[in-house]
Amino acid sequence: MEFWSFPPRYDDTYFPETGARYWFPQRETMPPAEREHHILERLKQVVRYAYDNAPFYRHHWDARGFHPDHLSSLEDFEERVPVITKADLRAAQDRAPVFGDYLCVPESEIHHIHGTSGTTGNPTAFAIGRDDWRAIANAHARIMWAMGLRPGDTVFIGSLFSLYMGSWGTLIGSERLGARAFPFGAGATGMSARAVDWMRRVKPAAFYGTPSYAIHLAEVARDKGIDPREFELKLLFFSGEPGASVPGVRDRIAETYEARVIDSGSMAEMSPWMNVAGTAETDGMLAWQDVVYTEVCDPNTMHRVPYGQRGTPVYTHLERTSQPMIRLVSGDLTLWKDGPTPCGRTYPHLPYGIFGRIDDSFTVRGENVYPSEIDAALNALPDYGGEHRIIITRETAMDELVVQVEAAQSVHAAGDEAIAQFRDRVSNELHRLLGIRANVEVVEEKTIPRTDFKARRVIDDREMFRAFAEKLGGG
Ligand code: 8LQ
Repeated sequence: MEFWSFPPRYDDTYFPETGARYWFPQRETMPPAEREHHILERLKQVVRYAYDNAPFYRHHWDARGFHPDHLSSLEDFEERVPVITKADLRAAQDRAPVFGDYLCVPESEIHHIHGTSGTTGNPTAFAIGRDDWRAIANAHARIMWAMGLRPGDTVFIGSLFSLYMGSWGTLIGSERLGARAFPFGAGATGMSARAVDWMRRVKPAAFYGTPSYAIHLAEVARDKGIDPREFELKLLFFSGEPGASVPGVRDRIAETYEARVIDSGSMAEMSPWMNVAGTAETDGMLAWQDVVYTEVCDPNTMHRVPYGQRGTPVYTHLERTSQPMIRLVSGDLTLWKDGPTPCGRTYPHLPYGIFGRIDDSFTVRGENVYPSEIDAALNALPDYGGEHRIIITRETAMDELVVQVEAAQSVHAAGDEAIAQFRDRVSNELHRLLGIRANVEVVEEKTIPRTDFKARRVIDDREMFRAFAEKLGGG
């Protein structure tokens, strides 16, 4: 297998032949059973390394009866190695500031510090070692090659350059690929309008950001009288939130820009986070198992579900030495499949991407709803105005679902009857898809705030109602 060692040692000057489809043909197309054999051997090395270097893992495993000597099959791995959660990582960083007692390299080896935004609770710090930074660049370059990017292509990075690993991971992947990195960023006032001007002038091959931001940028372009197709993008690739594998959203972006839409992204902790990513020919995402070993698990047992079923991704680094993650629970929901893929890679396939976080789903009148299902339905409607908001309230004894949805300007111009018809269409479509009646409010275009990062479309004020009711001495 090409450059397969732990710790990883990549040749930074390596490139596939010019016409090659695969960066590492052997690693990408080998029979899955053979790959699993290599993964098992690697897992043995990784758990031994973590046990020897990280008190965090040693204590976690000792307390739960696992020892690296116990590992002799992938079934052992899922049955005997306990999972870890983001809460465990936060606790470890509180106990052993700043980077937690799962940092396995000397602090002098830390090359970059990144972190979560910390909007809720303490932020988590990511310490990425010098060698790991190179390995991440190599993994991302390989996956971006599979997306169809080639040396010399310009990659426009339209996301915040701060602690967010999305922007940096794309930057170092582009550099290693020999692409032309265009680290434009996002987040400052007036930047979206400038992004439009730059893209029209430079005509990058690819755009990277979040799906919500690509939709917003297209609106900004149109407001300036510019058709987003004038950017002549070959592809847009995304991470950070559901969208690029949600048919209504994906198709809307693909048509708007007349370019291919590719999904990617696991978690910042898992950098190289492109470990789940689609390719030039395969929609959804592949789980690049030789970079990060992904198990889609039953959230109750944390054992793998059979292919064809839904579960939560549990990730294990195979090429990280600084803060290796071993069985980190994502808390997301996905469905995985095996079998042939259009691009010929033999990795497990997540044909519908990642649906979202399990705890982002909500239950209204007994029906379990994922926000991305509503996104899919609304984006597929012809007169959709571009944004919506989902509000779950409890004004009476029952939970109510309110969907505020923008209708295109033409609907408003056509008058009250057209607006009422649009409201009925939205309501019927949501009923057909979700099995519940939503209270639909039609609003004007551009009245709901846009984002240049991950969208927050759900407002759940049921807790507030409950607290209020309790205060009043009620239920
Ligand atoms: N999340 C991230 N990517 C997603 C995708 N493609 N589809 C559905 N949900 C996705 C740095 C990369 O952008 C990855 C990233 O966003 O890392 P974060 O900031 O740690 O956020 C991770 C969470 O974003 C995941 O658990 C998914 O819920 C979502």
